[in-house]
Amino acid sequence: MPRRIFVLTGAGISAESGLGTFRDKKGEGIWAKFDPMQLATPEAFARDPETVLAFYDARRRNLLSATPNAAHIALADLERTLASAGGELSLVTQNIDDLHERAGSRRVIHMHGELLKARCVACESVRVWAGDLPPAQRCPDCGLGGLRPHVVWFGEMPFNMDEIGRALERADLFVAIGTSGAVYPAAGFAAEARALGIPTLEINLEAADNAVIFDAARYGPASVIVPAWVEEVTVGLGGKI
Ligand code: BJW
Repeated sequence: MPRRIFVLTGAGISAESGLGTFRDKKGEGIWAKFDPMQLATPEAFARDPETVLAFYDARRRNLLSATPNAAHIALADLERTLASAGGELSLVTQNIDDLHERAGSRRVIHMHGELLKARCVACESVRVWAGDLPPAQRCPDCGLGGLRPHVVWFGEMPFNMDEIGRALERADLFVAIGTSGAVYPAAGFAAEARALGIPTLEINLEAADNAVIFDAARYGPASVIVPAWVEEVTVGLGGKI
């Protein structure tokens, strides 16, 4: 049974909780309806903060009415099971939602930030922010800067990269769940794991762009596949990944 498991989650794990994905093969993802260059870049925010903030306000409201699904809950169970067996789960998410935390996961590494936090563009202080973010809102800490969503846009450096690198190096299994393998650096983690000799598993509704990198794949809805896989790991059924 693997004891130090690195799990990378993407939008697909939250799809069944009612949060949209960005890309899919049917062309129904968020980026098929909206241009990411107009909504998810620092340049777009500088040019048109009202439009960018309104996009994130709508997504924040949607998140507040969503609930974790069976896949989030299974990963929270896995964290507890591995910890009690002397192992660890490194749960790295590209998602800006808080559904892993609400499902009971204790340690979640958010590499693309958190929708329920806002950051000052001047002093960079970060605070919990669950309501809308008005363009005129000044930073309560310094009073100078405006506030932006505490998320990572294209062209910005993802958060916690050193911690993620260390977690990957000590893992004995790498699992990607519900991510298209289209956005770097996260899309490169599977190849890095393979280069380190770590077995790799993809769990997805359909094959990701980087599917050839993985040693094994299980296709289907995360709410079904993830609990079944966690159950197998937990009881150590034949050591299958
Ligand atoms: C289901 C399911 C179900 C559905 N069950 N599954 C080459 C190397 C390095 C960088 C680049 C490069 N080329 C270009 C770049 C730059 C760029 C990039 O990657 N661009 C690509 C588009 C080409 N990357 C960046 O700019 C990043 N920064 C950066 O690179 O800094 C420099 C650096 C270099 C090297 C090392 C370190 C740093 C920043 C990227 C920021 C991404 N930001 C967003 C928005 C966040 C805020 C917000 O949410 O609005 O992050 S974009 C969006 O994509 C979001 C996601 O986290 C991210 C990934 O998407 P994800 O999670 O994979 O979702 P989808 O929708 O793509 O896929 C869903 C999957 O779920 C599908 O596969 C479905 O099949 C599946 N699914 N239902 C199971 N029920």
